[in-house]
Amino acid sequence: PTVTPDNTLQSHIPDIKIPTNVPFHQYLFEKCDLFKDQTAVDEFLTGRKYTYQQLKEKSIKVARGLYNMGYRKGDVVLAFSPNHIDYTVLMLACSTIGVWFSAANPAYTAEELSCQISHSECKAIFTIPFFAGTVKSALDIKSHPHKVKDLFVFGEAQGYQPFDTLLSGDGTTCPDVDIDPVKDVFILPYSSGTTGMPKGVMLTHYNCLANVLQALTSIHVSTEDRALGLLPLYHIYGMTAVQFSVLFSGAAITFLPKFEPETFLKCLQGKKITVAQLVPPLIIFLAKHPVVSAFNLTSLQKVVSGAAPLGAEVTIEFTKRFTHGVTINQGYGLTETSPVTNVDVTGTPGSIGNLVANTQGKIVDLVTNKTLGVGEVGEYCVKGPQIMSGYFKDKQATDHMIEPDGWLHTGDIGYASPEGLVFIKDRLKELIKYKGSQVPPAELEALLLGHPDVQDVAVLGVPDEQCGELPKAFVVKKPGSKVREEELVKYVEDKVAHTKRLRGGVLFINEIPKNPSGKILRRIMRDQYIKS
Ligand code: AYL
Repeated sequence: PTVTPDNTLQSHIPDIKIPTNVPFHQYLFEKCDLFKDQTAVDEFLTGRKYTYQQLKEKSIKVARGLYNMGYRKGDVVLAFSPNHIDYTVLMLACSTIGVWFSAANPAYTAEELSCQISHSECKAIFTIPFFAGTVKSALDIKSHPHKVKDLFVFGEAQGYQPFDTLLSGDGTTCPDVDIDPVKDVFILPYSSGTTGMPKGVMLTHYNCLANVLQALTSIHVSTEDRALGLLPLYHIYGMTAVQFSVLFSGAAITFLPKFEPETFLKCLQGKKITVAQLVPPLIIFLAKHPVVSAFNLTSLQKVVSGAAPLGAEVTIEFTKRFTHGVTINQGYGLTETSPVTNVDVTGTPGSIGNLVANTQGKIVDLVTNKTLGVGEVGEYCVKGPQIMSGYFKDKQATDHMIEPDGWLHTGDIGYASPEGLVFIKDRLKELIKYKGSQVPPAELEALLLGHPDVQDVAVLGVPDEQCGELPKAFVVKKPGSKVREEELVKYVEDKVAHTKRLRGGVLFINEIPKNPSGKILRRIMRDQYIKS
C-alpha cells in the first residue's frame, strides 16, 4: 500500500540501491564507456554533436584544463548561457574536480546576474559571445562585490578565454581529486524557496545521482529514445531531470537554445523525438495550437509536464489530439529536492501521482504540523536521498525548510487520495510561477520600493490559463504622487528578465495589510484582491 497506517505516503515502486561512494561524473562516465559511439548530445540549429565517448573525453580534458589553472574542490564556477553541447561538458568537468557548478538564467539583466555572481562567490564565468557585454556590466556593479578571476566564452569574444583552450591532457586520466559524494556539492542552482531572495541550493553528488536514478524508475528512457533538450539547463528541470535522465539511459538529447514555435515543431518532427519533457504552457501549445496539425509528430511517445500545475482539461485535450498513444506524465518537485519527488504514471488528470522510489511523503496540518489523513488538506512534506544538503550560507532558511529528522516542507498545499496519489491545490509560500519559471515577489518588491513614487508594495501572482500566474504589483503611492500603472510596468521591465515583468499589471491601493512584525499578509490580500 502507498498510504501506511500512520498516514505517511510511500512509493508504489520498490526501493532501489543508490551508491553512496560514486561521484556523479563517474557514474555517467561508466555509461559513456558502454554507449561509446552513440550520439549523446547534439544541437538542432548547428548540427554539432558529441558521442558518449567524446563527451567523456572532452569533460576530462576540460577538467584537466581547469585543474591546471588552479581550480580546486569547493571552488564555484557559473554558467550564463543558453543550451548547447559544451554546457554538458562543463558540468561534467566540474564534477570531475569537485568544483561547484552554478548557473544563471540567460535572460537575466546585468543587475540580476550580479546578485548571483556576488552571492555564489564564483571564481569563473562561462558565457556566449552575445552575452559578453552583460557579464562585463554585471562585474562593474560596485554594490555587488565579486571574486571572479577568469572569464570564459563558448566561442570567441574580446577579453574572454575561449572554452576550447581548456581542453588539456589525453582525455583519459582524471585529475586526482578526492570526492565524498554524500558530503560534497556538485551543483548550486538558485531558488527563492519559501520566502525572500534567490538562494543557492547545495545539491551533492549523491543527491543528484539518487534523483536521476529515482526519476528513471517512473519515467523510463531507453537507448533507442531521442529526447528534446529545450528546457533551460540553468534550471534544475533541464539541468538534471531532463539532461541526465537521458544520458544515464544511453539515449540522445537534442538541444534548442530557446522556444520558437516553428523550430520547436520542426525539431520534434525532423529529429523524430520520442521523449519530450516540457512545462504546462508548451503542453497547452501542443494540445491547442492550429499550426501543430501541419507537422508529423507520430514519433512522440512520452511527454512529461513539470515545474507548474498541469490543468486536468489540458491533459484531456492533449490526449484527444495525440491519438497515436502518447503517454503524458506529470512530474512534481522542487530545486531543493534535486528536483523530482512525484511522478504521475496513472494518467489521473490534475494529480502529481505517487512518490518516486526511496521517497516518503506526508500531508501536515498548517498550524499543528500533525500528519493528516487521506483527503485532508495541508502542507505537503517529503523525505528522501534527493533532499538538498542546505542553502548556501543560509542556515536559518535551511532550518526553516528542513526539520532535524529530514522532512522538507515544500510550501505547497494539497491532499492525498486513498491510493496515495497526491493532488497539489495551492501554494503556501510566496513564490510566483510564470510558465514554470520562478518569480520571487521579494525581488520585485525590493525593486519597486526603489521607485521614488512608491510608498509600499506587495507583489502577488494572479492566475492565468496560459502562463500559470502573472506577477501583479499592489502599490501604495507616496502622498501627492500621480504615477501611472504604465510607468511602473515599464520601470520593472527595464530592470528584470522578461519572465519577471508585471504582466498582471499594477493596482493602486491605500494600504498593504501586514502583521505586527511587518510581514505582508499575502493570504489576506489574495482573498481580498485576487479570489473573487
Ligand atoms: P522549482 N504541480 C504543481 N506545482 C508544481 C509542480 C506540479 N507538477 N511542479 C512544481 N511545482 C511548483 O524549484 C511547486 O510550487 O522546481 C513547487 O514547490 O522551480 C515549485 O514549483 C518548485 O519550483 C519534474 C520536472 C519536478 C520538474 C520538476 C520541478 C522543478 C521546479 C519534477 O519531473
